[in-house]
Amino acid sequence: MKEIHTQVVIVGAGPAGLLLGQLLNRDGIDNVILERRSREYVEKRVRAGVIEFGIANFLEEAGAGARMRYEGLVHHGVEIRFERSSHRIALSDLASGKTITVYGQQEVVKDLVALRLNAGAELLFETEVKFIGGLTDDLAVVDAEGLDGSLRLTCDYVAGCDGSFGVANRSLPSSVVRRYERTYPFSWLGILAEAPPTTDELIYCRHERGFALYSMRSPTLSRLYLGVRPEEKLDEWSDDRIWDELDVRLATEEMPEINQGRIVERGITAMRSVVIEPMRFGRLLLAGDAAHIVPPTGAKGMNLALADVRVLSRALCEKIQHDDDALLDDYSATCLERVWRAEEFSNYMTQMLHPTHLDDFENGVQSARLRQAVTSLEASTVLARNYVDLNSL
Ligand code: FAS
Ligand code: PHB
Repeated sequence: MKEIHTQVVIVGAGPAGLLLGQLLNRDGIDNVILERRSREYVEKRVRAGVIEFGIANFLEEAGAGARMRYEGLVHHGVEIRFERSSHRIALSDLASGKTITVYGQQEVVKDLVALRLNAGAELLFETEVKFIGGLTDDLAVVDAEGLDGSLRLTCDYVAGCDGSFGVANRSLPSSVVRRYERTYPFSWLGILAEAPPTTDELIYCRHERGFALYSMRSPTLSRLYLGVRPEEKLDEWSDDRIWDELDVRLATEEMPEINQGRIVERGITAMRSVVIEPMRFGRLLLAGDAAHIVPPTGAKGMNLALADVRVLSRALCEKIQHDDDALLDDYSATCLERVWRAEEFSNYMTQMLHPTHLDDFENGVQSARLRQAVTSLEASTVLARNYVDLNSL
């Protein structure tokens, strides 16, 4: 068994793990990232698309924002559509001039992987962490299986950035863990298509047949979603059925149909909310999806993960370089206050935009909430501020 000692072991090379590695490198803290998938796999995974104002600035400050600033699409508003009428939420006007940047998560991952490899820092792909222990000992222990066989790492701290189904959140003692969970009665069918966007800004749409979202990745790539029943399978949705359904749900007089193109990626994602408390036990810190999941309706998943890393990197630096425990001791409480705010906003957006076929009263309440969101200055201001910069409020 090969043995490595380092100061911080980071489990997972998603946005959270990679950005944490970048920040620790910048602060001169020795760290190793272990990723169970291949580089090709993690760089091709299509997921989030919207970056909040403060998080875009944070990526730039971390030295990972150059291509995002050059290729990312800066948006000043978002549209909410229901009953075939369009209502623009003027994000920048309502949120002190702030904007969102539309830039795919896989592009953020590519940028961070390139930075790490160019810096010659350890990033072990196809290396799966099997065990995390020693959380209250003098050193933590991480056992992994990689291409070259078994690996044992000892370290001062382990950052569990391995997502919802990773090993880190299962390594917290069951006596201390509290898990909160909600599963929504629908999933999202998402496609990436070689079709020039039919709209300049994102469109969130509530239709009696279900939810639809029109997003994009570039002037030639559209990213679209349909709310579907949770039991639906991808092979029940032909290309024609997907485009027809998107047309029906998104149609207005001004935009009766949308541009179509070759679908290059497709998937169905369950809609869940999860919070795991605490986000720290001894030498193990959780960040990102390892600690929480939000339904993507509020475009918070990746932003929440990177906001955790903003707190964690400072806390680890204060502890390792100045032996100051304060930020590390407060890490979990500091993050969870923001995490629950994001859970509330994501739940608000999800409930309001997805009709339920189970409860007409709920539909009435949600429609009233939607009308208030687009007609009340106070309600649309709160929505805009949360959508554009919740993690920095
Ligand atoms: P990630 O899940 O991105 O990364 C965790 C990494 O850890 C993975 O690369 C995994 O391979 C690795 N790993 C797991 N176990 C390991 C082990 N034992 N050893 C080593 N490595 C291990 N958010 C939005 O805002 N908008 C969206 O539209 C959206 N769509 C999504 C679609 C899907 C299918 C999923 C799953 C999530 C989606 N999200 C979306 C949320 C998503 O963007 C996450 O919030 C974001 O990826 C969180 O980043 P990380 O916390 O780094 O976790
Ligand atoms: C995306 O572009 O993938 C996207 C945008 C907004 C969301 C979710 C996903 O709320």
